[in-house]
Amino acid sequence: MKLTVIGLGYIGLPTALLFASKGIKTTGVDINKEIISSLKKGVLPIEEPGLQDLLNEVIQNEVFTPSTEIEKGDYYIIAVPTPSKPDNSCDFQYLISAIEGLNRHIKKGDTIIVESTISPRTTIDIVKPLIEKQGYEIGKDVYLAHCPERVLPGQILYEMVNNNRIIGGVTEECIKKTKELYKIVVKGKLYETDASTAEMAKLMENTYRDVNIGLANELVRVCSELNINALDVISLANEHPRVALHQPGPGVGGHCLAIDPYFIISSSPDEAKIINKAREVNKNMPEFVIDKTHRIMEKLKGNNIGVLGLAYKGNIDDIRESPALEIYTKLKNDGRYNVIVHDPYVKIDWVEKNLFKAIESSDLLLILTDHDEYQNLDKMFTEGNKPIIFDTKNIMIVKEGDYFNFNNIFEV
Ligand code: SAJ
Repeated sequence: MKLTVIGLGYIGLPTALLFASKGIKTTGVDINKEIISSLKKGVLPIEEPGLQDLLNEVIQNEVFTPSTEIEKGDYYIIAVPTPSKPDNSCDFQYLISAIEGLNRHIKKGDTIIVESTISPRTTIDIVKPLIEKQGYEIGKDVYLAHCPERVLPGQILYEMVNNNRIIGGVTEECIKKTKELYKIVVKGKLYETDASTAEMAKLMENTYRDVNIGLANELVRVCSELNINALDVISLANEHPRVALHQPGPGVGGHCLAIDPYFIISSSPDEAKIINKAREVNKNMPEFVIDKTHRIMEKLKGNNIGVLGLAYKGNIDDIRESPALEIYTKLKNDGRYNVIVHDPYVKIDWVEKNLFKAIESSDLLLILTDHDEYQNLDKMFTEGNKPIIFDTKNIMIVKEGDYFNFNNIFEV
């Protein structure tokens, strides 16, 4: 059995290395020449626990070949990016060029699996016709399935092996062929369904989270108008055995929750009303935070703001779609303030690395990311240096003095 994995990003590379480590001759394909030449030298283009050992092992055992060209295989896994277009619909350009590339090599009996996140019906409406153009019948000559990934960066290898997976085959035979491959590495359950159901299930996982965060963020705005403690409302309501309100924040970032719901909205704009509204609420949260920040600053004798956190969530370095980046940029461009930003993980030269320096030069500390480093900020304060705090992630443990979070922000 030979496997070709197309797209060697956060998903494709660990996938390729895992299969290779089970002795399957695997070719990893990427159009980026630098990624391929660094992999050939045994150097990883991404950081992820356990991945370097796996790369060393498969190179030594000669079971993994990095290449810029698609090679003939029996199985093809596609893990290319599917970003959103300016109109928020799914951009298929990399997916289509991957299919066109492998179409030149495909033979009877081959199986093609799309792992990239795609809008509902993409497998049967876009991928299937492209392969059928070659004269093959799906389910008889070649096999096609959507098998979405759901791993969390930082624990990718563990989750790839242990999470349950959805196998969305175009026909029963497609499901069977795909299962034969995945059961080699996956210890979790393999759930069988059709391709469109698999696509929608993946999108709904992230949409569920986005909508629930939207509900929590809306609650913050309502409570702010009515002078009610929003965070107390959430923790008390969550005492009910069937209620699990999410946590509010300065917005929703990352390349999953902030993008996937749009694939549903753009596929069914008249029907996806709640999903659309939740996106709107979450997208407007940075403006709410900025407005409250202006109000705090108006009361202050000083104009120095220290933004704490630039990453889209705690303890990682990823700034894709980060609400913190939007808030920082807007406050800086406002012109009224001196703004510095601290983040222990984000490696950009204008990001301050010394937390004490950020505290020392600020009248207001605006916490936008729940990095562990910010839990005990108060321990770094001195008598003559106690900035006001606006903690949008409710991360600080001691909530004393001039401290605002979404529980008492109505006071400003
Ligand atoms: N957030 C809140 N309130 C919450 C939870 C999260 O404001 O109660 C914010 C975070 O601060 C962040 C954003 O939401 O800005 C997204 O963070 P996240 O941890 O919810 O999700 P991601 O984008 O890092 O990863 C998600 C995961 N999906 C689910 O948990 C359903 C992951 O399992 C998926 O593999 C990943 O998307 C993906 O690739 O689709």
